[in-house]
Amino acid sequence: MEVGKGISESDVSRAIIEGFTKDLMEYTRTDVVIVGSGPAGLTAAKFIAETGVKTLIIERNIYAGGGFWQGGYLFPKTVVEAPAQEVLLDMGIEMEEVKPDLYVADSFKVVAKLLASVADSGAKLLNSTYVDDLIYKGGRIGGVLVNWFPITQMPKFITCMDPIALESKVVIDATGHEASMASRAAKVLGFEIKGHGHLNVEEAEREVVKNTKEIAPGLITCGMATASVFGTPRMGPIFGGMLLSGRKAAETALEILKSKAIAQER
Ligand code: 48H
Repeated sequence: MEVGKGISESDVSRAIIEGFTKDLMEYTRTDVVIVGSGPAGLTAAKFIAETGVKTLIIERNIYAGGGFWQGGYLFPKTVVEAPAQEVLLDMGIEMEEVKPDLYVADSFKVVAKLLASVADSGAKLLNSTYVDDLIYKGGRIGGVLVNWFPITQMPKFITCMDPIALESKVVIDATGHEASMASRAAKVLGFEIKGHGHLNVEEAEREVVKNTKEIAPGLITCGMATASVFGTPRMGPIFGGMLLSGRKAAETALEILKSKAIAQER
Protein backbone atom coordinates (compact mmCIF):
# COMPACT_ATOMS: atom_id res chain seq x y z
CA MET A 1 0.00 0.00 0.00
CA GLU A 2 1.28 3.46 -0.96
CA VAL A 3 1.59 5.63 2.14
CA GLY A 4 -0.63 8.78 2.18
CA LYS A 5 -2.65 7.77 -0.95
CA GLY A 6 -6.27 9.04 -0.97
CA ILE A 7 -5.89 11.19 2.15
CA SER A 8 -6.59 14.89 1.68
CA GLU A 9 -5.30 17.75 3.81
CA SER A 10 -8.83 18.52 5.02
CA ASP A 11 -9.31 14.88 6.14
CA VAL A 12 -6.44 15.41 8.57
CA SER A 13 -7.87 18.73 9.80
CA ARG A 14 -11.34 17.22 10.26
CA ALA A 15 -9.96 14.30 12.28
CA ILE A 16 -8.23 16.73 14.64
CA ILE A 17 -11.10 19.23 14.96
CA GLU A 18 -13.88 16.65 15.32
CA GLY A 19 -11.88 14.49 17.71
CA PHE A 20 -10.90 17.34 20.02
CA THR A 21 -14.33 19.03 19.96
CA LYS A 22 -16.02 15.72 20.85
CA ASP A 23 -13.65 15.25 23.81
CA LEU A 24 -14.06 18.83 25.04
CA MET A 25 -17.87 18.57 24.88
CA GLU A 26 -17.69 15.29 26.80
CA TYR A 27 -15.66 16.92 29.60
CA THR A 28 -17.68 20.15 30.03
CA ARG A 29 -19.18 18.28 32.98
CA THR A 30 -17.13 15.73 34.91
CA ASP A 31 -16.74 14.14 38.33
CA VAL A 32 -13.22 15.30 39.18
CA VAL A 33 -10.97 17.99 37.71
CA ILE A 34 -7.30 17.83 38.69
CA VAL A 35 -5.37 21.04 38.05
CA GLY A 36 -1.70 20.26 37.42
CA SER A 37 0.00 17.13 36.09
CA GLY A 38 3.02 16.84 38.38
CA PRO A 39 3.65 13.67 40.42
CA ALA A 40 0.87 14.46 42.91
CA GLY A 41 -1.80 15.28 40.33
CA LEU A 42 -0.95 12.30 38.11
CA THR A 43 -0.99 9.87 41.04
CA ALA A 44 -4.35 11.25 42.19
CA ALA A 45 -5.70 10.89 38.63
CA LYS A 46 -4.64 7.25 38.36
CA PHE A 47 -6.21 6.20 41.66
CA ILE A 48 -9.47 8.04 40.94
CA ALA A 49 -9.94 7.14 37.28
CA GLU A 50 -9.18 3.43 37.76
CA THR A 51 -12.35 3.18 39.90
CA GLY A 52 -14.38 4.29 36.85
CA VAL A 53 -14.85 7.90 38.01
CA LYS A 54 -14.74 10.47 35.19
CA THR A 55 -11.49 12.38 35.68
CA LEU A 56 -9.99 15.33 33.80
CA ILE A 57 -6.41 16.53 34.33
CA ILE A 58 -5.72 20.09 33.17
CA GLU A 59 -2.14 21.17 32.49
CA ARG A 60 -0.90 24.51 31.20
CA ASN A 61 2.26 23.01 29.70
CA ILE A 62 2.20 21.07 26.44
CA TYR A 63 3.76 18.12 28.31
CA ALA A 64 2.60 16.35 31.48
CA GLY A 65 4.82 15.45 34.43
CA GLY A 66 5.54 18.80 36.12
CA GLY A 67 8.69 18.70 38.23
CA PHE A 68 8.92 14.91 37.95
CA TRP A 69 11.12 15.02 34.83
CA GLN A 70 14.16 16.04 36.81
CA GLY A 71 15.54 15.19 40.22
CA GLY A 72 17.63 17.88 41.81
CA TYR A 73 20.10 20.24 40.15
CA LEU A 74 18.73 19.21 36.68
CA PHE A 75 19.95 15.64 37.27
CA PRO A 76 17.19 13.31 35.97
CA LYS A 77 17.06 10.85 38.86
CA THR A 78 13.92 10.31 40.93
CA VAL A 79 14.30 9.58 44.64
CA VAL A 80 11.47 8.20 46.77
CA GLU A 81 11.35 6.80 50.28
CA ALA A 82 9.32 3.94 51.80
CA PRO A 83 6.46 3.25 51.65
CA ALA A 84 5.96 5.33 48.45
CA GLN A 85 8.05 2.97 46.31
CA GLU A 86 5.06 0.58 46.41
CA VAL A 87 3.06 3.07 44.31
CA LEU A 88 5.76 2.98 41.63
CA LEU A 89 6.41 -0.78 41.89
CA ASP A 90 2.69 -1.37 41.22
CA MET A 91 3.13 0.48 37.91
CA GLY A 92 6.06 -1.73 36.95
CA ILE A 93 8.70 0.88 37.81
CA GLU A 94 11.85 -0.77 39.08
CA MET A 95 13.96 1.18 41.56
CA GLU A 96 17.39 0.69 43.06
CA GLU A 97 17.53 0.67 46.88
CA VAL A 98 20.43 3.00 47.71
CA LYS A 99 20.06 2.54 51.49
CA PRO A 100 17.31 0.88 53.53
CA ASP A 101 13.97 2.47 52.55
CA LEU A 102 15.47 4.93 50.04
CA TYR A 103 15.10 4.28 46.30
CA VAL A 104 16.32 5.87 43.05
CA ALA A 105 15.34 5.44 39.38
CA ASP A 106 15.70 7.22 36.02
CA SER A 107 13.20 10.09 35.91
CA PHE A 108 12.45 9.34 32.26
CA LYS A 109 11.37 5.77 33.05
CA VAL A 110 9.38 6.86 36.10
CA VAL A 111 7.43 9.56 34.24
CA ALA A 112 6.89 7.44 31.12
CA LYS A 113 5.41 4.56 33.13
CA LEU A 114 3.38 6.83 35.40
CA LEU A 115 1.88 8.55 32.34
CA ALA A 116 1.13 5.19 30.70
CA SER A 117 -0.56 4.05 33.86
CA VAL A 118 -2.65 7.27 34.06
CA ALA A 119 -3.65 6.86 30.38
CA ASP A 120 -4.65 3.22 31.03
CA SER A 121 -6.73 4.29 34.04
CA GLY A 122 -9.07 6.20 31.70
CA ALA A 123 -8.23 9.73 32.93
CA LYS A 124 -8.22 12.44 30.26
CA LEU A 125 -5.49 15.10 29.88
CA LEU A 126 -6.30 18.58 28.60
CA ASN A 127 -2.89 20.12 27.98
CA SER A 128 -1.77 23.64 26.96
CA THR A 129 -4.74 24.79 29.04
CA TYR A 130 -4.55 27.24 31.90
CA VAL A 131 -6.98 27.16 34.81
CA ASP A 132 -7.83 30.75 35.50
CA ASP A 133 -10.43 30.53 38.24
CA LEU A 134 -12.94 28.36 40.08
CA ILE A 135 -16.72 28.04 39.85
CA TYR A 136 -18.30 28.68 43.27
CA LYS A 137 -22.02 28.13 43.77
CA GLY A 138 -24.30 26.81 46.48
CA GLY A 139 -21.43 27.10 48.97
CA ARG A 140 -19.21 24.67 47.01
CA ILE A 141 -16.45 24.74 44.44
CA GLY A 142 -18.20 23.44 41.33
CA GLY A 143 -15.54 23.41 38.60
CA VAL A 144 -12.98 25.54 36.80
CA LEU A 145 -12.60 28.30 34.21
CA VAL A 146 -10.09 27.53 31.49
CA ASN A 147 -8.35 29.24 28.63
CA TRP A 148 -5.63 28.30 26.15
CA PHE A 149 -2.30 28.78 27.91
CA PRO A 150 -0.78 30.82 24.99
CA ILE A 151 -3.52 33.43 25.55
CA THR A 152 -2.12 34.12 29.02
CA GLN A 153 1.22 34.95 27.41
CA MET A 154 -0.17 37.54 24.98
CA PRO A 155 -0.03 41.32 25.54
CA LYS A 156 -2.94 42.46 27.70
CA PHE A 157 -4.40 44.87 25.09
CA ILE A 158 -5.31 41.97 22.78
CA THR A 159 -6.34 39.44 25.38
CA CYS A 160 -9.93 40.29 26.32
CA MET A 161 -10.77 36.65 25.68
CA ASP A 162 -13.00 35.16 28.31
CA PRO A 163 -12.33 31.66 29.58
CA ILE A 164 -14.92 28.85 29.36
CA ALA A 165 -16.30 26.89 32.31
CA LEU A 166 -15.99 23.15 32.97
CA GLU A 167 -18.20 21.85 35.78
CA SER A 168 -17.06 19.18 38.22
CA LYS A 169 -18.15 17.75 41.55
CA VAL A 170 -14.63 17.94 43.00
CA VAL A 171 -11.55 20.01 42.09
CA ILE A 172 -8.06 18.96 43.16
CA ASP A 173 -5.39 21.66 43.36
CA ALA A 174 -2.15 19.92 42.26
CA THR A 175 -0.51 23.11 40.98
CA GLY A 176 2.71 22.69 42.99
CA HIS A 177 4.37 25.61 44.81
CA GLU A 178 1.89 28.13 43.38
CA ALA A 179 -1.22 26.54 44.96
CA SER A 180 -3.12 28.73 42.52
CA MET A 181 -6.58 27.19 43.02
CA ALA A 182 -6.28 27.32 46.80
CA SER A 183 -5.11 30.95 46.49
CA ARG A 184 -8.21 31.88 44.49
CA ALA A 185 -10.45 30.11 47.03
CA ALA A 186 -8.59 31.79 49.89
CA LYS A 187 -9.28 35.25 48.45
CA VAL A 188 -12.98 34.61 47.93
CA LEU A 189 -13.65 32.55 51.07
CA GLY A 190 -11.31 34.54 53.31
CA PHE A 191 -8.64 32.15 54.55
CA GLU A 192 -4.87 32.49 54.56
CA ILE A 193 -2.27 30.81 52.30
CA LYS A 194 0.93 30.65 54.30
CA GLY A 195 3.55 29.69 51.69
CA HIS A 196 5.87 26.74 52.35
CA GLY A 197 8.74 26.92 54.82
CA HIS A 198 12.46 26.07 54.65
CA LEU A 199 13.87 22.62 53.90
CA ASN A 200 13.33 19.76 56.34
CA VAL A 201 12.80 16.43 54.57
CA GLU A 202 11.35 14.39 57.44
CA GLU A 203 8.88 16.99 58.67
CA ALA A 204 7.94 18.11 55.14
CA GLU A 205 7.17 14.59 53.91
CA ARG A 206 5.13 13.73 57.00
CA GLU A 207 3.14 16.99 56.96
CA VAL A 208 2.39 17.07 53.22
CA VAL A 209 0.64 13.71 53.47
CA LYS A 210 -1.05 14.52 56.79
CA ASN A 211 -2.46 17.85 55.49
CA THR A 212 -3.78 16.51 52.19
CA LYS A 213 -7.51 17.13 52.62
CA GLU A 214 -10.60 19.04 51.50
CA ILE A 215 -9.72 22.66 52.33
CA ALA A 216 -13.01 24.18 51.15
CA PRO A 217 -16.20 22.37 50.13
CA GLY A 218 -15.37 20.60 46.86
CA LEU A 219 -11.68 21.65 46.82
CA ILE A 220 -8.82 19.32 47.81
CA THR A 221 -5.12 20.17 47.70
CA CYS A 222 -2.29 17.71 47.17
CA GLY A 223 1.47 17.70 46.68
CA MET A 224 3.50 20.88 47.03
CA ALA A 225 0.32 22.98 46.94
CA THR A 226 -0.57 21.48 50.33
CA ALA A 227 2.79 22.54 51.81
CA SER A 228 2.18 26.06 50.46
CA VAL A 229 -1.34 26.23 51.91
CA PHE A 230 -0.35 24.98 55.36
CA GLY A 231 3.06 26.66 55.61
CA THR A 232 4.92 23.41 56.26
CA PRO A 233 8.57 22.86 55.21
CA ARG A 234 9.73 22.05 51.69
CA MET A 235 11.31 18.63 51.10
CA GLY A 236 13.69 19.27 48.20
CA PRO A 237 14.07 16.69 45.41
CA ILE A 238 12.40 13.69 47.06
CA PHE A 239 9.01 12.57 45.80
CA GLY A 240 7.55 9.97 48.18
CA GLY A 241 5.36 12.60 49.85
CA MET A 242 4.05 13.77 46.47
CA LEU A 243 2.95 10.25 45.49
CA LEU A 244 1.36 9.46 48.85
CA SER A 245 -0.33 12.87 48.96
CA GLY A 246 -1.73 12.24 45.45
CA ARG A 247 -3.05 8.87 46.59
CA LYS A 248 -4.64 10.42 49.69
CA ALA A 249 -6.25 13.16 47.56
CA ALA A 250 -7.77 10.40 45.42
CA GLU A 251 -9.17 8.63 48.49
CA THR A 252 -10.59 11.95 49.75
CA ALA A 253 -12.19 12.73 46.38
CA LEU A 254 -13.78 9.27 46.21
CA GLU A 255 -15.20 9.71 49.74
CA ILE A 256 -16.70 13.09 48.79
CA LEU A 257 -18.26 11.64 45.64
CA LYS A 258 -19.67 8.75 47.65
CA SER A 259 -21.21 11.03 50.28
CA LYS A 260 -22.66 13.30 47.56
CA ALA A 261 -24.19 10.25 45.84
CA ILE A 262 -25.71 9.04 49.14
CA ALA A 263 -27.10 12.55 49.82
CA GLN A 264 -28.69 12.64 46.35
CA GLU A 265 -30.31 9.22 46.88
CA ARG A 266 -32.06 10.49 50.03
C1 48H B 1 -2.89 24.53 34.71
C2 48H B 1 -1.10 24.52 36.14
C3 48H B 1 -1.56 25.70 36.76
C4 48H B 1 -2.76 26.28 36.26
C5 48H B 1 0.28 25.11 37.76
O1 48H B 1 5.13 21.45 40.40
P1 48H B 1 4.54 20.11 40.20
O2 48H B 1 5.46 19.00 39.86
O3 48H B 1 3.64 19.79 41.50
P2 48H B 1 3.58 18.54 42.51
O4 48H B 1 2.98 19.04 43.75
O5 48H B 1 2.93 17.38 41.86
O6 48H B 1 5.11 18.14 42.76
C6 48H B 1 5.97 19.07 43.32
C7 48H B 1 7.42 18.69 42.96
O7 48H B 1 7.57 18.70 41.56
C8 48H B 1 8.30 19.72 43.60
O8 48H B 1 8.40 20.83 43.06
C9 48H B 1 8.92 19.45 44.87
C10 48H B 1 8.83 18.10 45.50
N1 48H B 1 9.57 20.42 45.44
C11 48H B 1 10.16 20.40 46.74
C12 48H B 1 10.90 21.69 47.01
O9 48H B 1 11.49 21.77 48.11
O10 48H B 1 10.91 22.60 46.18
O11 48H B 1 3.44 20.18 39.06
C13 48H B 1 2.47 21.20 39.05
C14 48H B 1 1.90 21.29 37.64
C15 48H B 1 2.91 21.88 36.65
O12 48H B 1 3.03 21.02 35.55
C16 48H B 1 2.30 23.23 36.25
O13 48H B 1 2.55 23.59 34.92
C17 48H B 1 0.82 22.97 36.51
O14 48H B 1 0.80 22.17 37.68
N2 48H B 1 0.05 24.18 36.80
N3 48H B 1 -1.74 23.93 35.14
N4 48H B 1 -3.39 25.67 35.24
N5 48H B 1 -3.27 27.41 36.80
N6 48H B 1 -0.68 26.06 37.75
